[in-house]
Amino acid sequence: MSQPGTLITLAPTGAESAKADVPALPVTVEEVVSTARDCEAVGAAVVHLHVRGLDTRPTLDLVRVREVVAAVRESTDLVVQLSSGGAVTDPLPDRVAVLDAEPDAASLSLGTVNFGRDVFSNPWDLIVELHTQMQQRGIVPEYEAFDLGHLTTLRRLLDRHGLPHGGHVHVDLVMGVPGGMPGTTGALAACLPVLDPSWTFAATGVGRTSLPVMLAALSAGGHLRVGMEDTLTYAPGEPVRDNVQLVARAAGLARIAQRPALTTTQARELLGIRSLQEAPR
Ligand code: KMH
Ligand code: ZN
Repeated sequence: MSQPGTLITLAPTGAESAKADVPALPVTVEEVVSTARDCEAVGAAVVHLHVRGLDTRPTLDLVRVREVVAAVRESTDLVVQLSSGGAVTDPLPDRVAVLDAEPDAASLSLGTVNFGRDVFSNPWDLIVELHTQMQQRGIVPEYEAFDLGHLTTLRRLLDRHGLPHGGHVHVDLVMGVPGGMPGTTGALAACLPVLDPSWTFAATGVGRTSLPVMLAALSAGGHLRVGMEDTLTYAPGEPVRDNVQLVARAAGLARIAQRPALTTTQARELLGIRSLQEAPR
């Protein structure tokens, strides 16, 4: 399972923070492209995108989603991974429809979980629908597990519906969501025996669990997801300046672990994603 390098995924914006509360959050097309380009320069290989409308609020409007996908592709070589999780308030059919924007990859959440006071709904039928639609459309999923049981759901999904497009299984452990598994070394260690040796995994620690989860993931041969979707405080009392700060820290720790950041080409090879020449531009 251990990899020679570290895949760093940037999650720059998310759907749950308001621009008014977090002025540094990238929400315009220009802001998203600029942060994507700067983060690629310091080690990001994949960008996990939630799209915002002109009013800065999350949107799944396909015209806007396509515009952001095209703009990021135009300015970077990053693997473009659209969120199919959306916001906690998004209707399930709209979350499937984002696949029409033809990203390289898309997130696929593996189970329903409390999300603070909200519920992030991911019923089995939605999971199967996203998995099979992505197989048919040549989109590579990043499976997202918010709890240990979501990993057994992944096994059941693969047993019943086959491998994803590209044939490789990559799962992101999203830890520290209030309602999901805690962002601790112990929780990450508990996930390890449930992961198949042929899979790769990344981990994301939400909020103050960012650093412990990052260190635990690196020590266990895992990959990393960082960004302002998950983390708004860099250190106690110190707000995150921008996404570059978070990616640079992750890349630095990956170097110390002697598993430096993978390039975008290496990331495509690892994940079974079509090369830049084959991707719709
Ligand atoms: N916004 C969260 C409720 C994903 O992108 O796939 C869910 C989320 C997961 O961010
Ligand atoms: Zn997301």
